[in-house]
Amino acid sequence: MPDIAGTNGYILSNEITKNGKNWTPNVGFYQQLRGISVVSGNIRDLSPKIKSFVEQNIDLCHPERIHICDGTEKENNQLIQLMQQQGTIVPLPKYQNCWLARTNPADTARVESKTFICTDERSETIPTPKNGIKGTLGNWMSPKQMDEAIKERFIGCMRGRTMYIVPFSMGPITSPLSKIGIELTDSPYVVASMRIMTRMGAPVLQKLQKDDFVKCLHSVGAPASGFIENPSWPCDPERTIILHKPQNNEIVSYGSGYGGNSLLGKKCFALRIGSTIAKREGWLAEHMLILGITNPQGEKKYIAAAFPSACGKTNLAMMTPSLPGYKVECVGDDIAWMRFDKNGQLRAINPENGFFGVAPGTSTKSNPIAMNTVYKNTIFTNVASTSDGGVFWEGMEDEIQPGVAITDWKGQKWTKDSSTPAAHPNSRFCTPASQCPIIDPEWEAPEGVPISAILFGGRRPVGVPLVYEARDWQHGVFIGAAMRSESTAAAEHKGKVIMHDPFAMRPFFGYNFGHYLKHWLSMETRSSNLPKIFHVNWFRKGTEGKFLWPGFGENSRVLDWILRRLDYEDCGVDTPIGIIPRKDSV
Ligand code: GTP
Ligand code: SPV
Ligand code: MN
Repeated sequence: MPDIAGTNGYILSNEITKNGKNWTPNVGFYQQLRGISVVSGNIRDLSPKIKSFVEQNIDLCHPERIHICDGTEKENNQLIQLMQQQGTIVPLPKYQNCWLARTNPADTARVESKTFICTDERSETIPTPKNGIKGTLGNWMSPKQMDEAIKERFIGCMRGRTMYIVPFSMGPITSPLSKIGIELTDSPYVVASMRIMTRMGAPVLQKLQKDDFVKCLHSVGAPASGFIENPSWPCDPERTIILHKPQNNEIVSYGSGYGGNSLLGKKCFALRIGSTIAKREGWLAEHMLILGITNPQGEKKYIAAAFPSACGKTNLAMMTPSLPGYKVECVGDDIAWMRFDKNGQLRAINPENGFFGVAPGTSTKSNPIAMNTVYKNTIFTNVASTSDGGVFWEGMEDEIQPGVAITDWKGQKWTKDSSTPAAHPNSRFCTPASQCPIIDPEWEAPEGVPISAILFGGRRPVGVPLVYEARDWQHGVFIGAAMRSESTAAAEHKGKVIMHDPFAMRPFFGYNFGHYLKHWLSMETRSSNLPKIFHVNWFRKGTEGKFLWPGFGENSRVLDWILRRLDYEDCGVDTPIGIIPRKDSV
């Protein structure tokens, strides 16, 4: 049986505790790095560059032990066992290999106000008009401030804890469009989640013998007082900070174990650092789903769509069309890396390997595909649980048996008359993409899938029609730049304010938005076969405050109109905002 040392310390070794017989140590009983025991993995697998990255951060964070992750099922089972012992997760016996994590209630979403891009000059990060108007898109920090922020938080932050070395690939390991990262973290929850969300483990280390990598450092931290209120979910909300230094391909995240704050391959790498690499290399890293759609005539096209956080990407990517004869297949639900191939065709890969999807609102009625994806090998976070060992959230009311009792996301008894929601509004499922029943056959194609149309959209309760088409690329870029949306529970914004969210990237730009716009406009010179651009809005409300459009599967009617426009059907009318559907054409 494994040992538990203190609240966080835990010997994750397998062979060592069984008298060391199967263990062939290099130096003494364990291999050592900077005098710290490597309890799993072999330091000979680390390239000199990785080794020095790890050593530097051992000196900074003072972990108790090192674990080099291989991504195997055996390793995952050990982490699962450890997290159960620490109280981080509980099993959901109604399903197969599913787990529920309850976070510290102060650590439930991305923290945009504490997310910074670090460049020498402020103007590299934030649009800075010459007329003195203060640019407000993005948060900037100087390299000196970043060094100070790290020093204030990271010295000794992993004392008593294991530092996991997590090698991961964004994109299929064999794709020329993929990029590699190493995340150092003291959170087993992050390791288990990264194993679902990315290609993680030994095969990546092999590739890393040659390739460069994005450096990711993460600690859940501990409050300055040293007192951890909730040992099952250590964090330091007061001092949480998410830092990016594009110049060094470097990410440093402290204080939060949640989602985009801690799974550094996702927003920090694939979007913020990714967008800066994409700018340099001439491609696009975007907050977009990718879907394949086949019409009743059997013609298939791929569409990418940028909607802000919690505005419908996962649902559109997995849609069950209400229109007969249509089929949707899913390539990705959150991020697209896109570039023009040598024939001028825009091609996209999904750099992720799993879905970190919003749970509330997901039901057999609204998204049966997601429901069929999540009942095995899934980590749920901050959803409610049922007395028969299952999950529950707002929207699942018709799916629980009578007599089943519900425990809310904070662990309290919950009934339909309770005044608070059962699941946190930003509760999520973290599930392997390969399990999705409609995963596209080409979802891991190394060259990516050809994109015919790009959609922009948001939550616009008033004034924005269901769908309109841009007249040309420049107009499309203008539509992306002018996007606005109602805030959601995916970040810390309070209330439902309508905010600008250009390209659904406001929280995710890795560099000055003005330069980003220039980059988008420059795509026109790369191809004579640009995708058509559309704007959609599923979220318009009537005078009674109810959605006017049924949404979900009915959105296939809008996709049908878009496909017909791609085929140059005369089903649109030009208006001052763009081309809208001719009467009765949807
Ligand atoms: P992130 O993972 O945060 O980037 O979110 P997302 O863009 O993938 O959003 P998601 O598809 O998870 O949807 C968020 C919420 O919007 C869920 O509660 C959905 O049920 C709801 N939703 C999605 N599509 C529609 C729609 O067409 N109409 C309505 N009314 N609600 C929708
Ligand atoms: C989003 O907020 O857009 C998400 C969830 O996809 S998180 O991973 O937390 O960023
Ligand atoms: Mn997202």
